[in-house]
Amino acid sequence: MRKIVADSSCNRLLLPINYENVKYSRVPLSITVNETNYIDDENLNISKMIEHMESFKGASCTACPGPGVWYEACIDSDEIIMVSITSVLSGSYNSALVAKEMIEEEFPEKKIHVVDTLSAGPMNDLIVEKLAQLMDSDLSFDEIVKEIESYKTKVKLNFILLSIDNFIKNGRVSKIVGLAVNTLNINIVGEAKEGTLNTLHKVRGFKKSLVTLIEDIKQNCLENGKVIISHSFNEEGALKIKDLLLNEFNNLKIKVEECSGLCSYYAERGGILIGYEI
Ligand code: X90
Repeated sequence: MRKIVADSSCNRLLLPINYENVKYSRVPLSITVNETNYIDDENLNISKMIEHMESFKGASCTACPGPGVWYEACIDSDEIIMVSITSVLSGSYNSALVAKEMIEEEFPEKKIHVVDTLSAGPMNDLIVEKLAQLMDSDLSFDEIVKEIESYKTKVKLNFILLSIDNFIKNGRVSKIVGLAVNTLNINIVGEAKEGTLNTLHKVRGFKKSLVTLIEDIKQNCLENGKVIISHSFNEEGALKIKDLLLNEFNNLKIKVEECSGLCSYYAERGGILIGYEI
């Protein structure tokens, strides 16, 4: 049996279709606000967690799954690919690597690989979708690894963030990147680059941010490729982006979804992430 194990930087709880020969499971990151620990699984009330985070004045933080959690999720299968959030911003990838070593030592016959997506959210969803198709095919394990590592370079993540306070508070981006964003109504329109946030524009107002974002995506996207838009409590904005993109390229295959708990925490209320094929 083949299996995909992703961490909760990937938004999807299930694969898009049921595959007979491919299993999927998701290991949670967690978010701590005050004394409350929120586990980012299917039972998490994301809205409640975000409200708590917004009303609490003190520090909050996140934590990645440890090696044991990855290990447990993998162990029931023979050919396993783990998909982790960018190793530049989180220890999740490292935990997955440790789990891989543990499994290889104990069960040398198992085949196992970890994909460092260098990204998060909808880009990870695209990678998992592609991986499910590859694992369902007749390709060998080594061929699948080669294909998915190549696909990773053919997808991209852009975003609009209304605040990057949580990135700064958690020491995950420098204060310099954060500067000027705390100014009222300035949004960051940017991309994932080398595994971290890259600011492309600082824009006043959400409407202008949308226009700027569409310009960036237009330059890179495959005209008939797949797009996943995920939002943190901003369905209206996400649907607007969908419309604007379809106006440019009417053959795009666009899905809109909600962010996971982890992505909602970092994207913050109103934030939107767009993963797409280039
Ligand atoms: O505690 C941890 O190990 C988790 C730290 C995660 C930090 C990154 C979260 C990214 C969520 C938000 C915006 C998109 C930026 C992507 C840059 C790669 C998604």
